[in-house]
Amino acid sequence: MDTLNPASVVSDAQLAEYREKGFIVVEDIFSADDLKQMDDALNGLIAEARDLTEHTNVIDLEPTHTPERPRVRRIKEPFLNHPVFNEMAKRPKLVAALTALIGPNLRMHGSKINLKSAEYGSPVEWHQDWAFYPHTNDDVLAVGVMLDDMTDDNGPLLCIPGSHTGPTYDHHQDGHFVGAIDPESSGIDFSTAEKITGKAGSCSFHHVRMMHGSGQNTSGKDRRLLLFQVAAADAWDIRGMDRIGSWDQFKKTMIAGEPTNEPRVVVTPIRLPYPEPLKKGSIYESQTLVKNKYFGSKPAAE
Ligand SMILES: O=C(O)CCC(=O)C(=O)O
Repeated sequence: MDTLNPASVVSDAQLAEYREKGFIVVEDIFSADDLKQMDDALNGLIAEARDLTEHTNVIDLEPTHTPERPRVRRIKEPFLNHPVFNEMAKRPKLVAALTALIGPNLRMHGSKINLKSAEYGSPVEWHQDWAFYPHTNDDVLAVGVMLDDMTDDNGPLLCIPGSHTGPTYDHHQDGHFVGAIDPESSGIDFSTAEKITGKAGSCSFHHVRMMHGSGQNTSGKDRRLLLFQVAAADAWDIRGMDRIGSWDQFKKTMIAGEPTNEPRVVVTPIRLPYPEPLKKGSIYESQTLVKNKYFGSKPAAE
């Protein structure tokens, strides 16, 4: 694979911004041709929803979905389920950016596409990814590949700057993990939230401990975001080997560099996502039970 100098993709200023705020946007990681390939692949996956009446292992449906009016909310694990998304994760420019941020040995520990369609795309309540999948160290982040322009008004990702160095918040309700915090009791000042915007082909990178969420898409424009969850190879999921499957499976999820069976352990604030959610399947499902919603059905741009 061609390699690029990480500093030619992520500048020193961007690196400093990532360390300070916990997120950055890097433009033009993907070309128009890459976007076209991803578009075609995604449309093929969405077409399968036409015959569905309930979620599958790959396709998560909007609450208003019917087979006559198919509405898909999320594609699960595109990296594992489609060769185009697998290939895109290994693009030299993306690997260079990731190397600058979390080092050269990189493992894809999860992936998804949140479709957030025009007019009805579901919100995602405030949460930290760390509450879902704590690892032995926090050199872990999510890449948001913008498949459409992500704008002020189509339900962009919202991040609370600096929250990646703070506590891990309680994401439980009535004794079970719900995958969202209680916005009122958290004490977080949500007016400090920044909107992550950019042109299609750009990528956002947010730290795994970042407090983030996004509102409903009430605009007339789709906001499809491909999320690659990437970990330094020596960051191991502390929920256990059963999350990974096997050593062969671990190796298959490497996108650059070398795997290791020697986890690097760094002390971080950890809360485990147990007792398990009463509703499982995706963050959307577990968050349906949340009583105190911040976004609910309110528009994103508040
Ligand atoms: O799609 C979004 O706006 C939020 C994505 C997210 O945070 C998630 O799926 O965990």
